Amino acid sequence: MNTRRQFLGGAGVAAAAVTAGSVSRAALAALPEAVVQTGAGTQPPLLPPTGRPYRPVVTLNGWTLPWRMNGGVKEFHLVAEPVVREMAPGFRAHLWGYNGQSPGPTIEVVEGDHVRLFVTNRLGELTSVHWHGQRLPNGMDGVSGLTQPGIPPGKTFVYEFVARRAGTFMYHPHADEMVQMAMGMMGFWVTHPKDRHPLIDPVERDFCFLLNAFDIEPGSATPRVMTMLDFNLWGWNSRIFPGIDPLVVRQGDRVRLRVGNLTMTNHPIHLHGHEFLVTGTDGGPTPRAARQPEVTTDVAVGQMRQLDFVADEPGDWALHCHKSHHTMNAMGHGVPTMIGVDHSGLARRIGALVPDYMVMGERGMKDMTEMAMPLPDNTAPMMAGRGPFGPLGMGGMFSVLKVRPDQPPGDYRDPGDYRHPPGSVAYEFTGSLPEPLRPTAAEAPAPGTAGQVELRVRKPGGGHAGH
Ligand SMILES: [Cu+2]
Repeated sequence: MNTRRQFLGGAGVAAAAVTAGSVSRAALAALPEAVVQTGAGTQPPLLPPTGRPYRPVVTLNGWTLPWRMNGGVKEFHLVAEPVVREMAPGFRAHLWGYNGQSPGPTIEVVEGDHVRLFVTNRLGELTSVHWHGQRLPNGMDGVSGLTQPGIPPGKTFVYEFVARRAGTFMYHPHADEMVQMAMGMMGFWVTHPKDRHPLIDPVERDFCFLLNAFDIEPGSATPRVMTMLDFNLWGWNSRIFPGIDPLVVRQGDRVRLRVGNLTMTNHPIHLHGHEFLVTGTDGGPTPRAARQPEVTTDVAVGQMRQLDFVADEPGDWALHCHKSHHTMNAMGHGVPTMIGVDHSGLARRIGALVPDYMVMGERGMKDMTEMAMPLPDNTAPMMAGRGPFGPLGMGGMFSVLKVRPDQPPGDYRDPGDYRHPPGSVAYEFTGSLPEPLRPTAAEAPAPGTAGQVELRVRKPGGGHAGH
């Protein structure tokens, strides 16, 4: 189905591909060069220059690692190292990753490929790489202490195996993994089918991203690595909205989303305007009889999900985690709920002492998207992003699927805001409002009965864990 010509058709976009970032060559001549990416923008798909053809994936705010062929073996070079990752405009985090970025580059191979991966450790401690979901010799599984010694700082280890199963996979350390994953060490892996696969349908656009979580105090840059549940930044590929690029498709495209979860909690991923089928997991393609239409699918910890749909509805469609706290950025966790509290007098009195003091939230917290509140340096606003109708009030795990009838095939450039056909946008009702129907005194429950009880519920303060 996928012919060489189709790939070449998209070559114009890919011409500026991965090499656009600055490229450094490994000093060690025997190793494949370590390609380094310096930016956080989504790179065009890397059309395979050698080996079997396939339709490459697009890594959201990421890139695919180039390889070299060496005697029929596909060779890659990963470098584990400290990186500076721009998580959103104006907010740079000091993370650990691979080849200049967190997450590391996506590795794309073809079912049956003999793969050799050189892993150089430029961290200050041992590391290893586990190839999540792969069938491989036990000694290549990357569990330090169990299947190999950890890779010492400054050393390079070689992993070698055949990519036996087509599908959606990832890689991450299995050495001091609580710290190393909290610091952002992870990457995507896609094994494309060798021929037409009975359970893997061809698609026109194929996007992938990893779910990740960080705990970075406002005003600082390094994640707290001991955090177990109370993370304050929820990311896709170490980016937070509005730093996450849109997913741009042409109307009618068959689209695949591949998602992997390396956080400490589950994420129900929700798509607006379309139904999708879960067509695969890290365990392999889902049997057709087991696929059901969904608009939300939960991606549990350590799981991967592959979602297929036809993008046949034009528009700007939200794609997000359905846990509402995961579509916000860093906030103070001790903020009390102030809805319904009139504290204007209090604000006036505190304002006399603290000139910049602002009280927030008596009508809800949406106001915070409008205010230019002074933030500590290097802090992402809690909710941000502007659309054609105003502020979005979103952060974290949120992006937009942009479906356009005139988007050229293979073109991933942002087409701008959707232009709605006349009369197709929700509008204000301007007639007179009738009085709501309420029960009469005779119908109302008698005083003191259950119907009269008004509960005053107070959210527990302080603790904000478990989300
Ligand atoms: Cu979530």
